[in-house]
Amino acid sequence: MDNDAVSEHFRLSISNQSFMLPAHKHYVAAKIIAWTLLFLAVAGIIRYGWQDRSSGTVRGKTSAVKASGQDSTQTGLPGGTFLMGNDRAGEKDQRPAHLVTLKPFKIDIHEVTNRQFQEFVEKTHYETSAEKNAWSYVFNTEWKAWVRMVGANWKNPYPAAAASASFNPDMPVVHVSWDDAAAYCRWAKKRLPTEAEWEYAAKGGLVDALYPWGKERFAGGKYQANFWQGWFPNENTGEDGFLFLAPVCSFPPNRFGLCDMGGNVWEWCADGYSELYYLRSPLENPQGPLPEETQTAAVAQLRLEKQYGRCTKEELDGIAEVPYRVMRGGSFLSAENTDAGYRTSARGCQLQTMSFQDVGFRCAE
Ligand SMILES: [Ca+2]
Ligand SMILES: [Ca+2]
Repeated sequence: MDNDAVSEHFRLSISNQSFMLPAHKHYVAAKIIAWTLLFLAVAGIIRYGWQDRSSGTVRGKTSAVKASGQDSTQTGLPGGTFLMGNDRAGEKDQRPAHLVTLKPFKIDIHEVTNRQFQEFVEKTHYETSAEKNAWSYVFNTEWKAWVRMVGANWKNPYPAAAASASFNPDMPVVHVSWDDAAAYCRWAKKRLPTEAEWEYAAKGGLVDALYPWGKERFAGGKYQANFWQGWFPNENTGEDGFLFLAPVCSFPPNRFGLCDMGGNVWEWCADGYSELYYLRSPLENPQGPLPEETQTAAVAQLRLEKQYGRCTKEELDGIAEVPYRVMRGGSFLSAENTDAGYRTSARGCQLQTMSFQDVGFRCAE
């Protein structure tokens, strides 16, 4: 088709008037429109990624693309359908594996750091749960037990280990309860990710991602995350280079460009926790169990015989009705012989008012 022939079909309608463009002007206009369409298509792919809904996977370069705008620490993810849970590995609360469909959302590239949390506290004078309690949980490797460490809080993460005690702004903030994490995200005009969003983000578009970096614990013969090597709790060999916390993004990001989705610190999710949730959870944008279905401290004690991982007995004075909240991703204390929490489908939980030396968070939007 030559230019004249094209021009015959190229009409612009302005105020109900149609007119023909001369051939050369028509050619220029066609080029402008073609470039505009190309730009819009590329912008759309960058923003939302190239999604293959038939397979439930995400392809292409969506991984490391940062969300546009003010917040360079977030990534936009396209959503879509993915397989949540794991029928072949892990505890029974990860079953059944089921397809979940999510709307597009944004999520922080890394765990919230001390630097970020410090800004929040300076601007709001927020007092954390640990500061109000005057204690927080620290794992005592000598006693091989969690102890309430007086004076431990986000500014003093390791009161018992002098060598690691110094405040590092690039470390993930720890000793923050779910309440503290939710308050930070609200202040940042964000929110905590749902458990489904967190798992989708951790799997990075991989169909069978046991770990955020793939199927194998040693991808490329290297440690891909900060967790516990050796037999927990007897020996921490630190083969991954870190005995305790690591500065955020010390290890390669996953395919979505997200750091430390496995290990370093557990991350609070918005959802309440129920070990039976996957039996009846909605298939689209699940938000966690209803309050009456969420496990509380009192329920946890009744089920003590069946408990595992972090769902341990708590002192019930005043906290019997406090709900458990989901936390994900494991920490520097997670080992293969215990919870292996750094697996993408591993579920952890704790009372929403408690704080620990290995639990932090990241926000979503
Ligand atoms: Ca480690
Ligand atoms: Ca983490």
